[in-house]
Amino acid sequence: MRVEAIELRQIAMPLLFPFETSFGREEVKICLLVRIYADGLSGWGEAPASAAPLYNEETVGTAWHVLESFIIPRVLGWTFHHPSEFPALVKDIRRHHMAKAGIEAALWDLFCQAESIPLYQALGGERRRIVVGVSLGIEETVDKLLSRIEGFLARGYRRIKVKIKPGWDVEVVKAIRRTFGEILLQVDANSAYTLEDIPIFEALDAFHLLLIEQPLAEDDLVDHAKLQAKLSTPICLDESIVHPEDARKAIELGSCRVINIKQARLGGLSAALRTHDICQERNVPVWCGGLLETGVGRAVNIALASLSNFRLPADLSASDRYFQEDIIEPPVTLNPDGTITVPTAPGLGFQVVEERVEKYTVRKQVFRL
Ligand code: OSB
Ligand code: MG
Repeated sequence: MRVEAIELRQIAMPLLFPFETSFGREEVKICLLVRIYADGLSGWGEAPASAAPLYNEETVGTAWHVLESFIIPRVLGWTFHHPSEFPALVKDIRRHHMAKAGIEAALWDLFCQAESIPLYQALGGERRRIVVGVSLGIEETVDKLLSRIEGFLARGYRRIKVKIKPGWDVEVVKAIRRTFGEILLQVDANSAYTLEDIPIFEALDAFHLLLIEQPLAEDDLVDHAKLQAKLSTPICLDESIVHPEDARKAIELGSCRVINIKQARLGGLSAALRTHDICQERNVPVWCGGLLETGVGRAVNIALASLSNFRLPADLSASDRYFQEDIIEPPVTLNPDGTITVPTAPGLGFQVVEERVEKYTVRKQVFRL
């Protein structure tokens, strides 16, 4: 296929309710959408960078800059046979993983449309339904969080993840266990702690959590190994794993027992597949994380989560967990059994609704040959 044009947009979509983590609070979903035109078809991808460099170092501004100045000039006019050829084209461009992931996703969508196959199949996925949970932010009061959890359990979500930070951790988990008993529960610290907080993690260890996500600094596999050695609860790494080789090293060092795969954080689907395989070879389970993606990014994540080593409930919720109105049709819905069905239509498997994308677009540019 030959790339003829690329449309880049920054969009802003109001979230149904604010999402607060140890690093900040989001009320509006801001990201870049990529649309690539080739051979009479077009494919969509999402670069889930945010307004500020708080989850990782990227922002919509850096992603736009790197795409416009360095990546798009190489992709325009480029001929490819398979989307897995893309990483080599940008190998020398350091990092900027979300920017790269947006392009790679659009190439997979194009390729799958041309082949008339669903994305999950092109990726080698097996599962047709994904068991999913919901990720809930920090609230003003514990009672408010408990009522949110109650609502999502009633809808059928099979696992609850709550964000923690110093001062919002052991007491919160204790209250959740007291109210809801032995539900599947996990916590995510987004790097808010240090080894000096070991007593907090020892206290959390008593609550049978599925896992503790990214407790320490994202660049510190050594301290995570020291912490993991003291805990029976598995540590799961998110921010620390930005390259498939990071997964190998973290496993070898004993820094974690579970890995969260976000294809955007890893630089695209090819890197995500490699990470999945590295973990599978070592019998380390993975699960699919999210970045509050729009329907475009979520469709990609759903397809990826159908691979066999995704063994824990995903941070993939229905469209109505995030938005009043998603940009895809049909919206992502939750089955009564707490799963999301993997679509079988070619490509992403959902229709992108152009009028809605247009409505939420705050910046747009088309690049042509
Ligand atoms: O750390 O997993 C995280 C959202 C934004 C930034 C970081 C994270 C998250 C989530 C959301 O937990 C998961 C979802 O998309 O539902
Ligand atoms: Mg996380």
